[in-house]
Amino acid sequence: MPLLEGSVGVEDLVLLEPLVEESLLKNLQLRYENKEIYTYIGNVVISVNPYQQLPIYGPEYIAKYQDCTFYELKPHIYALANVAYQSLRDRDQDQCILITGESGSGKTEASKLVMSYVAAVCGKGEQVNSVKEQLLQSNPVLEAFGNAKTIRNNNSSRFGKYMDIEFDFKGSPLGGVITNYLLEKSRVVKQLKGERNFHIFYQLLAGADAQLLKALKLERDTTGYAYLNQETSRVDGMDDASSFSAVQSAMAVIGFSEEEIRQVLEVTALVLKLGNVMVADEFQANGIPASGICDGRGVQEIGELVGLSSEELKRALCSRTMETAKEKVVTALNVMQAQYARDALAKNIYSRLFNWIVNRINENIKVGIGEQKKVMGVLDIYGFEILEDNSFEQFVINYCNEKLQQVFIEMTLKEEQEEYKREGIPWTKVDYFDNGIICNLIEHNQRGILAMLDEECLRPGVVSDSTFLAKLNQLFSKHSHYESKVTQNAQRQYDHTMGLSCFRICHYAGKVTYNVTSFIDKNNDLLFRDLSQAMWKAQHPLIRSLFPEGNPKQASLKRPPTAGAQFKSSVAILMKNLYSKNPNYIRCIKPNEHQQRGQFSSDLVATQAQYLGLLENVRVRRAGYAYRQGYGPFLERYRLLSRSTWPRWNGGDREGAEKVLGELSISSGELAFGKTKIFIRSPRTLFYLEEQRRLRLQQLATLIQKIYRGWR
Ligand code: AOV
Ligand code: MG
Repeated sequence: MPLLEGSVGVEDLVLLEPLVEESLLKNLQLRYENKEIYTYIGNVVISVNPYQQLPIYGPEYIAKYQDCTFYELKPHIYALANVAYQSLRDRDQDQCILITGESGSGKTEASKLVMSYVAAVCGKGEQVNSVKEQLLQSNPVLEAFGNAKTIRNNNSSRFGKYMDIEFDFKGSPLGGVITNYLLEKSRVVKQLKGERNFHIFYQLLAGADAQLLKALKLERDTTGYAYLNQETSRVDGMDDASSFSAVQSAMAVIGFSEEEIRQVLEVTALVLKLGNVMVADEFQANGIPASGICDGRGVQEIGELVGLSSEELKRALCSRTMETAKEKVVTALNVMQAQYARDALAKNIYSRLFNWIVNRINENIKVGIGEQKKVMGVLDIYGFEILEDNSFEQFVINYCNEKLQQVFIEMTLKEEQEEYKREGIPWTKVDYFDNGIICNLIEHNQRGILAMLDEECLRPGVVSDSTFLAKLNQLFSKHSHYESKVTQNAQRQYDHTMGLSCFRICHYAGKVTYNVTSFIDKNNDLLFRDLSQAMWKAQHPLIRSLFPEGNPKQASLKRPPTAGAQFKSSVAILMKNLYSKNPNYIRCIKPNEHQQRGQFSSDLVATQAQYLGLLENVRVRRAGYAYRQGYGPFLERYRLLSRSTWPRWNGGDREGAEKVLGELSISSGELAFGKTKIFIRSPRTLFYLEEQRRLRLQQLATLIQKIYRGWR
C-alpha cells in the first residue's frame, strides 16, 4: 500500500502508535525535515509551511493527483482539492474548503493551490478559460490592496476572504462571488515598527512611470509620505515595481476599464497625500486654539486630483457642523481632533475603495440569475491573533476563529459521534472541548460582549471605553471564560500583567488580554458628516460614489449598523453558508517564528496542534471509521464483485452489500453495518475494495472483447 511504503513517518496520523502528543509532534517534525509538509488525519490535510519552493506542484503533479483516489498518493492539498471537486461534479455535493491556522502558517498559499488545481482540472474551451483567468487574477489585485508586510508574515492578508466558485452541471466554472471581511484599516495611517502599509502604496510609487506619477502628483521617494513607515519600505524578495504591472494587467483581465484603473490609482494617491496634510494650531480671534492647515499646497493638489475646492476640503478637515432642529452650529476643531478627522477620512476612503474593488470584481465574475450551479467555497481568513497589545480588531478576528472552531467541532467531531449514534453503531465517546460557551460570551444577542458594546455605543449620555468595561466586569464577573483586574480581585488571583483598562477572554486557543481603549470608537465607526459631504461634492466619480451618505438629499438620520454588529451578521451568514456545504479542512501550521526554511520549533507547533485540536481529531477518527457510504451507492459500485449480486440483484441494498462483503476476505472488525450506511474502518480496506473492482472491470472488459471478436 502506498500509504506506508516509502513514506517518512506515518502519512495519516490515524496510524500513529502510540497516539500521544509527543509522537504526533515527532512525526510532523520528521516529515517536515524530509520535506514532507503534508500529513493527513483521515480526510483533513495538515500543512506545515515549508518556507521554500518545493518541486511538488504544477501540471505534472496535478495530472498525477487527478487520476488517483484520496489515499493513493502522498498526502497533498491537490488530493483534497481533487476529492472536493469530484464530489461536486459527480455527486452534486456543494463543497467548502476551510483553511485555518495562524498568521504566516500558509493559508493564502494553500487557497491559491486549491484554486489553481481546480482551474487546471475543470472544463476546457475559450470561454471557460477566460472565466478561470478572471477568478485567478482576482488574487494579485486583492493581495495588492489587502495584504501588507507584518512582523509575522511578509505577505499577510489584512482582510478575510471567502470565495464561492460556481460551476455548471458538467463541472465547468461559470464564475464566482467574493465576500470580504473587515479590512484592517487602521494600517492605512499607522503601522507597527517593522511593518508596512498595504502593498499597493509601495507598488505604485516603485512601479508607476514618471508620467503617471506626475499625473497623480506623487514623488517616487517613499520617505516623503507620513503614512508610510520609514524604516521598512522594502521587503526582501518582493519586487514592488513588477508587482505593480502585474496588478494593472490583472485588473485589465478581470475587466476594469482603463478609466477605472486610473481612478482607483487616483484614490490611492489621494490617501497617501492626505497623510501629508499637516494640521497645526491656529488661534481664533478670542484666543481659543483651533486647527489650521499648514500645507496649503498639499490640500490644493488633493483638490485638483479629485475635483474639489481646497477651501471646501480645509473646512471639512478643520471644523465640524452640528445640526439641531433649529440651527446649524459650526465649531472649529482643535489640532488633535482635526488630525483624528484627517486619519478617519483616509481610513474610510481606503476601506471603501477596497470594498468597491471587491464589488467591481464580483460584477465581472458573477453568474447569471437562474443558471443552475454547483458551488465550491474557499475560505481564507485571518488566523487567531495574540499580539502584545490586542484591540477591537483582534477581538473580532478571534471571535471569527472561535466560530470556525465551532464549525469544525460540529461538523467533524460532534457530527461524527452523532452519526454513529444515529446509525446505531457502538461508539466509545471521545471528550472534546465544546467552545459554544465562549461564542455565546461574545455573540449572545442580549448579553454578549458585542451586544454590550453596541448598547454603550447607542446609549445617550456620557459613554466611554471604561463605562463599557465596567459593564462587562459587572455582567461577567462569574463567567468561567472572562477575567479582568476587577473580577480577579474578587477571586484573589492578582495578575500584575493585566492593566486596568483590559479584559481577558479564555479562548479555545489560549488566553487573550484585550485593551478596551478605542473599542467604542472603532465600533461606532462614524465619519463626521462634514467629511462625507465634502467627498460627495468632489467631481471625481469614484470618490463621489464611495460616499453616498454625503448627498444632503439622501442623508437619512438613521444610524448605520456598528462595525461589531456588521461583522457579527456577516459571520452568521458565512456560518450558514458553510453549514450548507460539505466541509474539507486544511489546517495550516507555522513551524517557526522567523519565516525560515527547515526550522521546526516543537513548542510553537505544540501550541498550534493543541488549539487546532489535532490529537482529539485523530482520536475521534480512530475510534471511528474512515469511510462510509449509503448502502445503495455502495452496492451500485461494488456489486460486480459478487456472483450473487452481478449481473442482477433483486434483494435490498443492505443485504446486497452484506453479500458482496461476505465473499471478500475482510476482517469483521473492519466493518460496521449501520442503519442506512456501511462503515469501513481503515483506508486500506477501501483500497482493497477499489483494487478488486479494478481487476474485475479488467476481466469484464477482456470478456467483452472476446465475445465481440467471436461475433466477427
Ligand atoms: P497566511 O495566509 O496563513 O498568513 P501565507 O499563505 O501568506 O500565510 O504564507 C506565508 C508565506 O509562507 C508565503 O508568503 C510563502 O513565502 C510561504 N509559504 C506558505 N506556504 C507555502 C508553500 N506551500 N510553499 C512555499 N512557500 C510557502 V496571514 O494572511 O498573515 O494569517 O494573516
Ligand atoms: Mg493570508
